Amino acid sequence: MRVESQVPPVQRTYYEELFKSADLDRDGEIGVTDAAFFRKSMLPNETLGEIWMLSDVKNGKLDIDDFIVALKLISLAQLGAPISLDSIRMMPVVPPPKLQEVAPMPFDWVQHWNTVTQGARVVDSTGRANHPRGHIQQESTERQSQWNASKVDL
Ligand SMILES: [Ca+2]
Repeated sequence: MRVESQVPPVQRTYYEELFKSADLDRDGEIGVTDAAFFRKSMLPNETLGEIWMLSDVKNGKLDIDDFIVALKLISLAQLGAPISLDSIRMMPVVPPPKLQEVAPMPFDWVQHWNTVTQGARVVDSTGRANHPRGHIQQESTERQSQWNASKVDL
């Protein structure tokens, strides 16, 4: 699995649904014939071409992990952030992209994710075994600060 395709479980479930709806010829991969899906992002063709090149690391087709990388890059482009794999690595959680005619995630996933990680902190403070999510959150916060710092520098 690619580092850049890691997402919270709720987001992965959503992206798996999007993958199924994008895979029009149902061969289990997103090929050139399925790529029209990405036009729902309303990004210019040039940007989508760039995103495809960064997402497709093997064979001209995107598997689920490549597809998630593509969605993250689309989201970054929509936010006005640089389109690069480094940008993905610097964001603890990349929000889902906005896609026309595609339903957003069925609940407020940001709130859900915060609730989960706050729960993990409570567990830590009671002295029980460290919850792995607590570490992820801590690391994410550090990365978030780096990301903010790098934005300021720009
Ligand atoms: Ca396909």
